[in-house]
Amino acid sequence: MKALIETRNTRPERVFLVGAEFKSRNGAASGAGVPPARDGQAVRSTLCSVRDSLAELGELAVTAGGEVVGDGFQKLEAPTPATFIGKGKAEEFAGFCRRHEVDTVIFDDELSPAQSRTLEEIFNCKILDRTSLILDIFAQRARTREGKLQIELAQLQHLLPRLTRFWGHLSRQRGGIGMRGGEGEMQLETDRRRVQDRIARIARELELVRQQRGIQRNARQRNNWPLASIVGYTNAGKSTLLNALTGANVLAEDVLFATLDPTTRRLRLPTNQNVLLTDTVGFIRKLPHGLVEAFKATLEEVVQADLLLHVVDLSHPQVEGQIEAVNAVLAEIGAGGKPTIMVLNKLDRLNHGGSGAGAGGNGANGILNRLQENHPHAVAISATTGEGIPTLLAELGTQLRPKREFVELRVPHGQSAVIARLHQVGQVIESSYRGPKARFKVRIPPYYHDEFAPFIVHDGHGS
Ligand SMILES: Nc1nc2c(ncn2[C@@H]2O[C@H](COP(=O)(O)OP(=O)(O)OP(=O)(O)O)[C@@H](O)[C@H]2O)c(=O)[nH]1
Ligand SMILES: [Mg+2]
Repeated sequence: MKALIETRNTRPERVFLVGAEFKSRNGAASGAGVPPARDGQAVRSTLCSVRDSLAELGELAVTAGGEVVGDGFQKLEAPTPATFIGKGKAEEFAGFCRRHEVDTVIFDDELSPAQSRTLEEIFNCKILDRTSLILDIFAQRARTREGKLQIELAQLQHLLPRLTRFWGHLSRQRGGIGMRGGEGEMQLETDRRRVQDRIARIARELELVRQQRGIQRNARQRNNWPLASIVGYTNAGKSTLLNALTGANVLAEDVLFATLDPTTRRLRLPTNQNVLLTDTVGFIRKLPHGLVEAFKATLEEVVQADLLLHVVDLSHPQVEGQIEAVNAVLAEIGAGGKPTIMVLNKLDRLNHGGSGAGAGGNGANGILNRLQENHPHAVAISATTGEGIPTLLAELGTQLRPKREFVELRVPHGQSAVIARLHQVGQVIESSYRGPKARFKVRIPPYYHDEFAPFIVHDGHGS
């Protein structure tokens, strides 16, 4: 992680932000009650304006160490193939950037490699997109071996087709936003073949780390404690909640993506039930697909959880858009539709007449009422003052009562997808691959039973 340092003695990198609003994207979103689409862009068009999205991009840029010098956006029919926004608009922005000594222009949407190259020529400076920026922040935050490998993999895969003269040039001179990361940074300058080799090596190494993690998880689960995962938009207060509930000592900070690596702690409920609670990486709108892929191992904790605590920042004006964005990512990783407690956090900010006017506009309590109406088991809390925590603990106890059950299955050897899925969502206690069908004794949460029903030979209730 050396590139960070290289900017230390120079001024902060000056960035200019560019957004775009497409009519084609907004057309379908006029009516209220349009079901939220899974696709990140559609979610944005229904629930988040280009201004809001640019504001968030600005926060990301600052988190990455940049200084936002200005921004601009364009409304147009559809993306321009060569330059994303219109060529004339790009030239106008380029003029501004020259006058204000901008080092880096960051687009709010993912650019194709060809678009980046053309834009680099027009702007004559480094061009990044939202995806590269998020990757860069993750590179700064990664602490564990696994986290570092995952982020390096995602970076190499994303940046490989985007290598251009500015990257090589800049990375030799200094680091800066978009240039951080482990060995990948040096490899990027050398030939693609070696980058490909590196990608393959990382993938193999990650596989080992993953197996290791599986072993650790099984050791933890030997007690058969249910698993709950804390999920939510970045900066919602997930780590603060884990700390409040378990006395863990996870870094909680008012920045985006403070947490990258998962932390698990035991929580003993007032009813004496034990539950393993995991805090993990936050989600964001338009989370790059490659990153979700790369973080599959980390997010396995979420996929395997019996219950999700979806933490929401009540005081954020885009709270409903954030909820949709989180649900979209959950669906993408295969954890959609899990039993979920909505945790409406930062209640103290509403009580003190904070800025939580909410997207719908009738004041702080308007948003609280609306969320509670839409999510019947929602619990309003403040992770910092402790208000509402007893109610949350009670709700946890109620939700965890139907625990994972013990079942026996016979699966034909040919059904490898079923066998893989079983290992993914269940806890395999015993397996035997002899005979015409593989046999498994597994604990799986009750809501997965239907999926495996054709293979279940024994339903061990009470065992
Ligand atoms: N006022 C108030 N602030 C809170 C509350 N909960 C968390 N915060 C603050 O919100 C900021 C983000 O909290 P974190 O716990 O780091 O949020 P997170 O969801 O873990 O964020 P990432 O790990 O970055 O995704 C911190 O500055 C917290 O102190 C709350 O109930 N009330
Ligand atoms: Mg956190």
